Amino acid sequence: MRTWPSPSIPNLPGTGGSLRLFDTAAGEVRPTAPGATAKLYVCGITPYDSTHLGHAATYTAFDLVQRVWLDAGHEVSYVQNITDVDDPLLERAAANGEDWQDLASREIARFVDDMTELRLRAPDEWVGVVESIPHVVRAIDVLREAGAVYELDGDLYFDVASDPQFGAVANLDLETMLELSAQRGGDPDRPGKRNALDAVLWRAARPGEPSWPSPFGPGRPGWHIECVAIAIDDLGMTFDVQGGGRDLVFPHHEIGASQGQVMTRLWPYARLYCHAGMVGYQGEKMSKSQGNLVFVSDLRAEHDAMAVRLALLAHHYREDWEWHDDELAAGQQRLDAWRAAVAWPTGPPAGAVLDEVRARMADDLDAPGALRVIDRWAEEQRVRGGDDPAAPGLVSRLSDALLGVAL
Ligand code: 5CA
Ligand code: ZN
Repeated sequence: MRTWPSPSIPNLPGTGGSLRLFDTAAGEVRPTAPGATAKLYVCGITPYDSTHLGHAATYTAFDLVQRVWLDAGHEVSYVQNITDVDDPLLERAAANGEDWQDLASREIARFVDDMTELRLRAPDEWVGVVESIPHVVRAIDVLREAGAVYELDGDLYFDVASDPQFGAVANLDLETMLELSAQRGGDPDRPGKRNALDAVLWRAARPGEPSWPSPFGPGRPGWHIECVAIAIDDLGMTFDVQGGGRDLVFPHHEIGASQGQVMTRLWPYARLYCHAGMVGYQGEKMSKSQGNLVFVSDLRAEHDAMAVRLALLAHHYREDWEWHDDELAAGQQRLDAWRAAVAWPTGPPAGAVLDEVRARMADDLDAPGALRVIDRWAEEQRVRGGDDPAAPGLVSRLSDALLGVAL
């Protein structure tokens, strides 16, 4: 898929420290320890209700991950999928009375504009499921050879018991796993499965549904295997960070990890599993089914996209938080204050600002802390000013490079 243009990222003096992130599997903050090229897979949109603020917050978090890595001197290889065929998309298209491909194209175009305006780095590979079906078929074949696949009325299932490490990402009890599986695309109650948590790899063609030919008969990929096939293809085992919103911890990332581990006989699938909190609105998680969406495209029609970005950055990525309509005004106010402060020819020295923002961001992406550091410099500039001619330019560049906020 053609991506959007990546924002240019200014170079900063010196190098930043190495990034530590909260690892869902370990339950604690751990160092990321990438090689020369840091490898990141972030689960992409299902293009039927994008881009709401929840999506934007999650992608902003993983944009920050990349900015810290780049500042520490790594190259970044960033892969994202697009779930451009799946039940929710087909159901929405049917409800709208439109072609599912038209719906997907429209939502993808909107997402591209939103990502561009919010200055999010574009993936190096942005891969739709439809275009990756040959890879999915190969991945299922490998799983079959490993004895991890069985058939049920024409559908192919992944046997979670084939991976001894199954459960090590989310660390949940069986009851919770069954509940989440039912809520998030699984079918734990379907009779005939070996294990209620087993997940569909290949869904045989149903009347009225799109399907593609395969050695297992016509059908379409299951959800988890699409991400595994794309990630292993483009990043290889083992990559540095698997990212997404917290709603993907189970079953998506748990089963994905197992599928990858069985396919390659390697462990772990990802070195670190990083999850962003859920953004809510009016008391519920923001989602199509709740009908409480705030679209980035609506906000940026009336406001500077950098104010939207600042409003998102004011919340720590791991927090579950609720959007309030006054957050945008606060973002705009901060943007105005920062822009006014860097517009002067001189200012208070900013070397310590760079060090502190770097330290805040490397420490599990403490963006709210980083904002406060720049706030203090801008306030000092407003109240007392300063005579360092390099300072306004440095603050402007570090805001752009580390936070993605162009002043
Ligand atoms: N296509 C799958 C992933 S393979 C999917 O979950 N698509 S999505 O469109 O539903 O979500 C896209 C990304 O936004 C995922 O990382 C998801 O975890 C995240 N996300 C969805 N809703 C929210 C929300 N309310 N708050 C924060 N992040 C969210
Ligand atoms: Zn995914």
